[in-house]
Amino acid sequence: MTRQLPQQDVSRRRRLTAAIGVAFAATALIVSGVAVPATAADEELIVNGGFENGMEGWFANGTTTLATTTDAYAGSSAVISTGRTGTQAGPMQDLSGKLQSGSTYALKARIKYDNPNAPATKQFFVTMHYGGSTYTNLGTVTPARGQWGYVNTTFTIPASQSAATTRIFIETPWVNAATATGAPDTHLMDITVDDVSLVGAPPPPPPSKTIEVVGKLPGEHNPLIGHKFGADGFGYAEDGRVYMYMTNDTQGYAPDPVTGISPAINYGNINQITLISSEDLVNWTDHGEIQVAGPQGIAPFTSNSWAPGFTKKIVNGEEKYFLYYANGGGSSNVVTGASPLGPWESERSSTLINGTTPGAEDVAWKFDPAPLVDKDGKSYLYFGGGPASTSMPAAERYNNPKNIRVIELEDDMVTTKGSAMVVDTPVSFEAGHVFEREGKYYLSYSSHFGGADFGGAQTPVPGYPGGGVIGYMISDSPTDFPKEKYAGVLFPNQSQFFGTGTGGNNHQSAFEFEGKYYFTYHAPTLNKRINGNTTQGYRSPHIQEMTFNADGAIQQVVGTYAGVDQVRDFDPYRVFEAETFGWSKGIATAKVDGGSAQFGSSSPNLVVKDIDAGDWTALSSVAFGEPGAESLTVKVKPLQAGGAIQIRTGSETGAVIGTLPVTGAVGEWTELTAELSGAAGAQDVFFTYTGGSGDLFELDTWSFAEATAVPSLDVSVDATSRCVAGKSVLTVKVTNEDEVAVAATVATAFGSKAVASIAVGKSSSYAFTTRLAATTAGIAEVIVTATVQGQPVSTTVEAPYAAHSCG
Ligand SMILES: [Ca+2]
Ligand SMILES: [Ca+2]
Ligand SMILES: [Ca+2]
Repeated sequence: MTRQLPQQDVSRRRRLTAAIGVAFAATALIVSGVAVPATAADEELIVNGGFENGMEGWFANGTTTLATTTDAYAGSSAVISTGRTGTQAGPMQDLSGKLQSGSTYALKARIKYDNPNAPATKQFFVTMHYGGSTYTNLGTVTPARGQWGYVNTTFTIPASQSAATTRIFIETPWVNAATATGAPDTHLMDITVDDVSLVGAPPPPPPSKTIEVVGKLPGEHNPLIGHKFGADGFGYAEDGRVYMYMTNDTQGYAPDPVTGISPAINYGNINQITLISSEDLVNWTDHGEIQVAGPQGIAPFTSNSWAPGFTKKIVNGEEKYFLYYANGGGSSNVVTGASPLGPWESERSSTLINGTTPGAEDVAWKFDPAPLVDKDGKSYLYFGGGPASTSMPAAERYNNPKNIRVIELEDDMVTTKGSAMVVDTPVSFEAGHVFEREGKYYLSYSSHFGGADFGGAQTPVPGYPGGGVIGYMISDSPTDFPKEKYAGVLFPNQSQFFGTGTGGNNHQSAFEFEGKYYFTYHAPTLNKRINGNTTQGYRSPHIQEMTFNADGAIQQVVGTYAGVDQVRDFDPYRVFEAETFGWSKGIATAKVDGGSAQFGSSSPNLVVKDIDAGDWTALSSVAFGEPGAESLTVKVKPLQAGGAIQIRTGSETGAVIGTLPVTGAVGEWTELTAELSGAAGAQDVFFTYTGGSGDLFELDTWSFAEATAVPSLDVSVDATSRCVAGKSVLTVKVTNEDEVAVAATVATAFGSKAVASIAVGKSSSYAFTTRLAATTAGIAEVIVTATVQGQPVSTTVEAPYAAHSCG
């Protein structure tokens, strides 16, 4: 039920190199000189191994400065590693995802050193870091000073060694820090490297993660999306749009190609934040993932990205956005955005909340950071969770574990101020969050499940929450939360609403959007639709409306698949991202280079992919209006000939209002337009995809074009009958209510009459003698014409008249 905490960051490795030393070449892992049988599938797996494209693909291992140098073995540049502070310092490349356990690779590299005070010869290693504290020397060479050494060998990754993380780097033989810094010319000399090559078979493409079931059912608004997962959602509203920042549960999702069932979620693999946004809370745009952590992350000194928190503040006159996240259980961090969609940068070079944060010493898990910018401009960060301090009595550990904190933030939002204060949340586990409404501060949090971490079997304080629910407190201050402020259960465990397989702890947020308050939570409802009641912990975002009693108490939130009302109809008359869905089936999304046509060049853009015949995407309640849409334009990349898009209303089998054959060169992005008929009013729109087998095409953007309204003339017509000498006479009166003079022709069953001009505001009457004592009901047809802005305009008006008798 609880989070699985990652391995502690082990104090530096001590590892194979030390054990092997110079006898290294004798180890079984090196098969020097044995030719690797070349197969057609072998390819170069190193990016920019010759450093001819600057430092592309390379980064520093340990503390060293990497720069290109013209002192190259081949081509015009190589890399030089200077300022090395440890023997492991040198150029590194991440090959994760490119290598496989049990496979053999050919490794080559050219290595040189020039330090005149260094020994006459020096050994170097090319080493693999498999993550954690597992290192293996792959190849070695001992060149003479000033001469290029040549590593030329093969190696096999043991079948028992996970190849999930594979980073290759160049180093000198390990000695401890004191020895190294005591003799820097011997151990920490500059190293020049060129022509690094690693040749082998790339791994087969990973099995598809595409979710084939309809995970969000048409008509329902929870979960928010059906094509990927997202947990610990933090809602943030600005300028008519709601953003949801989430733990990227999809990152660890790996459905078996045969069974379709994924292993249970592994939080330790997650280092991205998933971001979606919506103007209406039903149609959500996928903005993809923010790579905050990991070696290629915005903050590479963090390795995980759980449970984001988000806010905005004007800092030194500049609007800045702050994305906080848990770096596993041990610390929390923040990156800074130029907008809610980025781009992102790290203003810090170490974590924001960690073991050195004053007042957080007794907090086991220094995670789940949630910011609050108060009305007075002061800012706070709520964080913490996990096992209660063993220094407290067992009953207190259970009922008042004091595992959540609030700390003030400096104006820069990326530094803490003073000491963290205890938030005395009853039975708390984690997930502290605060919002302010009408001067009251609402602190919500998730409650723990008991057990040894919380003092074992204890008697709950009457009125305190049970396990696995969201409780809350109300205070008049953002920092004053004694236990007496406890206000009740805000949200019961989600399994009460979504049934077997959806239990576990939750993580909530709250936000105001256009006058209403909303509550966000997660539940593995998409996972349940994929696998039935046996879920693997992959969570999906949900939103419910939150309402308040007159005294400020929150009415307990009920979880539903129906979710919230759509806030407004969807505006189709603009270019909008095709990765915007109310509902979808069988598709996936992927980030592509270049900015967004809708959100701007510095915002991420995605495309819809994995589109097979029978897949579809849909928009809820599209505001076509009157006279409606005349055409749809799509930016599409055909992947085969013969595909088509059908545009339907109501459902995936609803009326077809247009068909768009996907023509154009295969593999090239193109814009295509289809005429529409019947796209008026407010309608659910389904784009259904047809064609041969396999991927049909990819989609980038949609835009609808509004039909031009046919101009009409404003006249009113009245048809009445009267008796003249025992016979019925029909009179048709035409009143010109337009702003121009009109001509009129009146046609009835009793003849036609015309008048050349009726002035603005005037009427003209036409009498038709029927010569009948009684007439039946009928319709007089009036055609009025005029010239408006040089163009002829004609409008037909029908005036019904009743049966009439003079008997
Ligand atoms: Ca080169
Ligand atoms: Ca598909
Ligand atoms: Ca797009």
